[in-house]
Amino acid sequence: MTKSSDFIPLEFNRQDEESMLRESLEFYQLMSRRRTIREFSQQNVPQAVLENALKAAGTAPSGANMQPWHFVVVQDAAVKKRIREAAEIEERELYEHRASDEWLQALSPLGTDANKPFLEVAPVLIAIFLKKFTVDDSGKKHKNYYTAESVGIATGVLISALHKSGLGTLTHTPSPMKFLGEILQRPAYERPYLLLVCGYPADDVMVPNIKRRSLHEICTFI
Ligand code: IYR
Repeated sequence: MTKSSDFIPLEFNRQDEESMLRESLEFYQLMSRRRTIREFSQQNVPQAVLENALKAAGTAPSGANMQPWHFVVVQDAAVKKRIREAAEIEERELYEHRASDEWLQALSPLGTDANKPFLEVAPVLIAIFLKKFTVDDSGKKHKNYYTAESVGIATGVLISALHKSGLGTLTHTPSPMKFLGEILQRPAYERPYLLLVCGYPADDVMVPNIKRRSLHEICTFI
């Protein structure tokens, strides 16, 4: 086999079937307890936990291993306030004008509206950017591939890692999100992808009584 780059042995832990079954079930049960929350405690979260979750996100597979993501972790109250104000302007526009009746109806079980207090209350906002290009040390631009797929996978890993670490999240997608790049001073080749709100859930937080589709609804075995 001809290989153009360095190869190293895979570190692979072969498990017996009993262990595979146990691990897969435990992971499913862990993930099934994840719920998006919209009310957060103001309590700060341990920095090392955030860093580990972000490192986990950075292990996600990506097109040509370009790792086309950038995470901005916002904990500064003044910056969070600016983000809230800008997001609420867009969200008012969405809820009052842009969203179709069908969209508003689909959202109604979630109880969302244009007010986004969690953007100031939660201790951490992680702004996730998708890099259309990577700029190397000499300033040369390299095109990235499958960026939406790659950043989506990394975001999923991040949400799972934060959940496993005992933190709650909210995937918030103010639309449009151009203001995020401006407030956080990101370069033009980075697109705001998602704003992940993170912290401990507020005491006695309630979540919508929604159900997940069963395996046979979401999956076909052939
Ligand atoms: N971005 C808005 C609207 C919204 C849209 C969807 I689709 C959701 O699942 C939830 C909310 C907001 O954050 O309120």
